[in-house]
Amino acid sequence: MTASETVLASLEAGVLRLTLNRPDKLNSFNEEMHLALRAQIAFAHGSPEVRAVLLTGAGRGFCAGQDLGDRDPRKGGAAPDLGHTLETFYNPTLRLIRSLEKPIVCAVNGVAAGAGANIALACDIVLAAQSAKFIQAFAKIGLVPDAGGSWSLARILGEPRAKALAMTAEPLSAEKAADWGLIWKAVADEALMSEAEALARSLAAGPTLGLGLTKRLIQAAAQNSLDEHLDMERDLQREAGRSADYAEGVTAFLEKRKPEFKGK
Ligand code: LHQ
Repeated sequence: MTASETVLASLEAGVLRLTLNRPDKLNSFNEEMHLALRAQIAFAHGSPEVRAVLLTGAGRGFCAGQDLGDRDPRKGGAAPDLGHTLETFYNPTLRLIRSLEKPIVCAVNGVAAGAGANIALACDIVLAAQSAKFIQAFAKIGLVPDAGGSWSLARILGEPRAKALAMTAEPLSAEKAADWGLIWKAVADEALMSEAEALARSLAAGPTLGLGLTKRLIQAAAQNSLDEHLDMERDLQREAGRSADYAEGVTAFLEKRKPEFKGK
């Protein structure tokens, strides 16, 4: 795993806590931070001791998207190939987030702009501080929403709200994001991290094999017909039903005690 100051990482009680850490730049992405975040999520994929991930930002912001100082047009030269930037940096990370069959909680501690907003929206359960804002900042600099934003906004909100957010770049408050179903909850600023941590810990102590299969099912729903989806539920329930966690869950229920899940 790449060690980097740009993404702080700690593993405790099954929760891999990742903190984007370039607070002077509102945690905007440079190459080092891209590679560090990707390495950490890849580590989560391969490590059985990681049973949930908690992603947040250091300082007053969550993430302001790409570091715009990295490609200063005033320096001249050929226009950058931003498609290459997406292919090399953002898209692999987005794919790793969506394909990780373990819950990823995102605690949006402050402004989430551009690709920063859309990385948050790719996570499984998003809590945001009441003072946080989501900004599809791309329109202000002539770009299109990326990091999966045009996909998730259109799917979650529908075209009218997705287009207005993306074309106006108007900040969306955490409360409104929750009202619109874009995130799970807006939380009082001072309670955000304790609530997000408690949620991540309780997920990590849960039947994480089943939670991973649940993530796979819900993400497949939009592409499947009902028939295909019923078949998929059958197959994944068969798999979940063979897990030690299922046997433990039912046994604990019958014995009127708390289950001890192992994620197996
Ligand atoms: C920043 C940034 C930043 C560098 C704040 N970069 N320094 C993909 C493909 C390849 C290339 C292009 O991009 C993409 C995807 C994208 O993400 S495009 C969208 C990029 N992001 C933005 O356009 C957002 C730019 N930032 C802002 O609009 C504001 O900073 C927001 C609204 C996020 C926050 O505003 P304030 O709370 O007023 O903070 P601030 O603007 O004063 O920022 C604080 C510092 O952070 C400041 O530095 P300074 O040295 O003056 O204190 C900013 O320059 C720096 N910063 N975002 N993206």
